[in-house]
Amino acid sequence: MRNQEVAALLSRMALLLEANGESRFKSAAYQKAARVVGGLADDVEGLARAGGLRELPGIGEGIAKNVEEYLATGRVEYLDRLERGVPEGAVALMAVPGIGPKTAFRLARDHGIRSVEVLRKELDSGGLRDALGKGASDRIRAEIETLQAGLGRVLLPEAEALAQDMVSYARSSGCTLEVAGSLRRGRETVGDIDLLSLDGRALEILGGYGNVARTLERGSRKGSYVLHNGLRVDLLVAERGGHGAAMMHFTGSREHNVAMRSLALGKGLRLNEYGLYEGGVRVAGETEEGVFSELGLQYIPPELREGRGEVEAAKDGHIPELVKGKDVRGDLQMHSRWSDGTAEIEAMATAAMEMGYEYVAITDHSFSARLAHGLSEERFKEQWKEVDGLNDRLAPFRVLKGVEAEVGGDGGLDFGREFLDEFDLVGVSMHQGYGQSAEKLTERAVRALSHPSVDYMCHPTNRLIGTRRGHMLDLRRVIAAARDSGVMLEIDAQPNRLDLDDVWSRKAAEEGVGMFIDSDAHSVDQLENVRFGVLTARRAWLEKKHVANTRGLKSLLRMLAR
Ligand code: DGT
Ligand code: CA
Ligand code: CA
Ligand code: ZN
Repeated sequence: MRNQEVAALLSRMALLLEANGESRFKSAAYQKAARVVGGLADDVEGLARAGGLRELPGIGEGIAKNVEEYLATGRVEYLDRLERGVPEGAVALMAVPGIGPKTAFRLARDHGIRSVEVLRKELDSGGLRDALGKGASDRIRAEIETLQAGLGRVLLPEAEALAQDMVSYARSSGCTLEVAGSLRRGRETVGDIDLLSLDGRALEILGGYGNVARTLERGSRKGSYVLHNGLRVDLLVAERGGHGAAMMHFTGSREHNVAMRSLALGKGLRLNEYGLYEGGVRVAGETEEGVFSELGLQYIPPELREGRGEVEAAKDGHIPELVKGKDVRGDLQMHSRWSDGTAEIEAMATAAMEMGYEYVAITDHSFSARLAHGLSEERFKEQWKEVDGLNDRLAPFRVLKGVEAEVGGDGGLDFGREFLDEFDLVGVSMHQGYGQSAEKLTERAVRALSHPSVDYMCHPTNRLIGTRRGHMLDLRRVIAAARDSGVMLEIDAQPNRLDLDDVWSRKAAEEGVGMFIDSDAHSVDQLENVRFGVLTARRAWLEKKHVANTRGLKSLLRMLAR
């Protein structure tokens, strides 16, 4: 689908219209059209072919013509004309609040500033003071800082480490901070860190923390700070008696809060960040549990608070008993020095034993994963001797003989069926084929999943969060294929993978597909990553029964034998 591409085109045209001094209405119309196309469930190309563009809200004749021209030729004559009217780099500068077309033109044309990054460097070193005036250059500098703080989302483990450090720092001054926001909900990336305290001194204490580069604002109940890496931190001070309500508000998500507030209204109550009120009287707010129970709801774990039906479920008593870290009894994807891991099998296995596991699978790559030093049949047979020796020594702990088998261009696997069946378990992966169409990729996946030797699919989309979007698979078909052939899908727990993600893992489980949560560790340290996969599973509403590696060894082997 080219929807996102067309949306980006339209929003670029909106900016260029503004830069060219066209009316605000026209620019706003393009911006709205960009949002409409970006949020479309149907393929914009198909829609254009069927002549349906003009029926979309906000898409009139002019915009529709531009989109059709773009889809047919890859270019828009009108866009080219708009580009010619604007000095190079000026549009990029207009992303900074407070830089309008005039200032952007001047900076780009007269001072050769072509990007926000360069502008920031110039301002940091005291340049452009004369051109902009001191007040304006300070203001713009602050805006850039906020903008950059807002743009880059960081991966969960990084945000977690930064937050933990602040919590410890504050504690050393006798002040308690609690984590709220997306970090508490266990989202895979975090836009900013939200912290709650009951102690007003926290506002000042955090301002003096070494990793805080700047205090953006500090009131009597709220503060905002920017860390040296550009990440923003919001601090909220709760009042006595309103701790739980503040925590609930600040944990979010926004969508969840909206659902909670409207439920409260339906009962003639008012819920806000200070408490739950009946008339002017606070009837709950000290604890989250108190607020939920006063509203007649089960407790909703933070991971479920995304506005995805959890409030309804809590009303009906249907909040699931979510899977926990300690439910996981073994780890079924990891690599050793035989392929691209850094540790010996024995080191991985003994570390896993210390974590309390009953089994692991060593799943080195098959030979066509050349960059990852994939193994041939002969090399696997040698590896199995090492595994057999280890199993003699480590029993009852068990090292399973696994493989991460590469899916070929046509959906075939590296080894014949007979050899594959000698493994204890076979995972398939699609590391290749980025250029392929969604259809072709999906066919490959479906074919691999219907292979009789295959037990599970590793990191199904092969995305890398923030770096690579992942295969444009038709995951509905992949899930259906997995269900039909009794194959499991994996939540790869590497924090920059988390693949399948929460939304699709939930769909898979609802369709009756079994899930694995695996570390995909390439070193001993990385075995601990499983907990990020568990968080994703919880966000996917998964219970222990949905996750196959919560089974004991015997039960797992029985299941694999089927
Ligand atoms: P993030 O930072 O983008 O990863 O996601 P959040 O969920 O941490 O969002 P953030 O930091 O903007 O706000 C933290 C929580 O505060 C959010 O989940 C819900 C609550 N909140 C903030 N602004 C609003 C608002 O305008 N309306 C409502 N209902 N809640 C809000
Ligand atoms: Ca946040
Ligand atoms: Ca925030
Ligand atoms: Zn892999």
